[in-house]
Amino acid sequence: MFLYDNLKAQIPLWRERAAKLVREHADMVIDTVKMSQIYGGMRGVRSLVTDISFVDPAEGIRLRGLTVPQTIDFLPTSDQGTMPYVGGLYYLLLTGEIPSKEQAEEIELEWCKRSDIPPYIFQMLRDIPRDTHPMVMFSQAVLALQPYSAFYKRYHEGMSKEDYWEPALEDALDLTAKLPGIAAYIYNLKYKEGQEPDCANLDYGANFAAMIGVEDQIGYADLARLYFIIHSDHELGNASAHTTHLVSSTLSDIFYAYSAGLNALAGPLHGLANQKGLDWLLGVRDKFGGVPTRNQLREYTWETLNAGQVIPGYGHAVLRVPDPRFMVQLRYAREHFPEDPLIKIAELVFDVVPDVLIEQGKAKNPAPNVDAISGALQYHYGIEGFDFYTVLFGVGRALGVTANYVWARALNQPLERPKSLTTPMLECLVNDTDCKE
Ligand code: CMX
Repeated sequence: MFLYDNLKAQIPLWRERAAKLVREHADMVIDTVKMSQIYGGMRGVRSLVTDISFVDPAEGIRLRGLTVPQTIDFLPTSDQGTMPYVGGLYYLLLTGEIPSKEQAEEIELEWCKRSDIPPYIFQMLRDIPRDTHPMVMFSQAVLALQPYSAFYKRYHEGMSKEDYWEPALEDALDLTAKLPGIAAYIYNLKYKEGQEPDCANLDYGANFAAMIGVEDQIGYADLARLYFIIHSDHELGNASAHTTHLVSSTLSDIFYAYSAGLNALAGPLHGLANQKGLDWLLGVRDKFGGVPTRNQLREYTWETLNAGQVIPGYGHAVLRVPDPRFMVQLRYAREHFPEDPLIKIAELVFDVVPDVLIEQGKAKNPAPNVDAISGALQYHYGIEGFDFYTVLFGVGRALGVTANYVWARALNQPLERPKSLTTPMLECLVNDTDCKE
């Protein structure tokens, strides 16, 4: 398999690069931590390492060095649409190399072979009360796959550290192969009946479109590919990626770890903001009976802020410009359905809300993030159960966090364990007195 051979050849070189840095520069100071950062959610503290992606505050995400538009342009395009194969993106994330079409299709094929979902997962999902949030169902299903973990089995058989990455890769491929089917099953249980999977004939995006039974399957398949690709990775410090990384650093496997990562994604300040974002746009539409005037929208925005709420889809902990993941979705919507009233509202919001946030003077970044418009695109294709949107985010995010997971095991990254202090200790440091732990 191209992927396996590529990783096997690369891993020793990266191990040596990491070991050399530590060997020769163990005491080099990379960053310092301010009081405001300790109390401010550790924003900006440079203390993690990943080669999968990097978020530049002024530019946005680069996936293995590629901007979002480059990623879309350079990856091999699916035979069934105009967007790249998701399998090609996974090859890029795992290896750092742009795949050939054959290499991208090999991942698609590998996913198809591994896509069977054990029947007890479906039974469990059917038994969960139907009004349960889809993210609860999704996270439980991922955890329930754990008995199939190759990493768990090999670890308890007595595997050498050198070999951790191999069953980690097996598990990563298994999990990413099964997620679309699980997500679609949840969607069908809650909202509507789709079709049987057909991965022998349909790629990752098209198969998902078929499984959830959207009407415009060709159009939605392209959106699904785009959606999974742009949601895949956003450095290691975001809550879903970091949770997965932390949990798997105990050498629990990716099923335990990503189930936890999904629980982080389910928060409204993180992945659930796509659901909240659409909710807010629909609130605007319903209040004004369509696209409001600029003044009406300004007032509506102030009402939300004055009620002590955030404007979902705006602001970011790292970014300081409009999120390129927002821009690429906006471009997609303008190209494919510019007359959709919700897209028109989203465009007007993009025009009006940043100025209001600047006027309010709190948000460090008044610009839209990925969640400001993603719901409106899903809604266009008839995905109206919008508590499902974070599940879609979760299918995409798995690609990035599992790639990180494979590399974390390949590089034998240790158990993560930052140090905490007490308030008196910090007060003591401030007063420059004798401080003891
Ligand atoms: N609307 C209103 N107020 C906002 C805001 C927004 N969209 N974004 C930030 N602020 C406020 C913060 O709530 C904070 O207020 P307090 O001082 O009262 O606590 C202040 O501005 C400073 O926040 P910040 O440093 O700019 O932002 P943070 O790094 O703390 O938080 C984020 C980042 C994304 C949680 C925040 O911008 C937010 O809540 N946005 C809305 C929710 C959202 O879109 N989340 C999705 C992010 C992308 C993702 O992970 O999926």
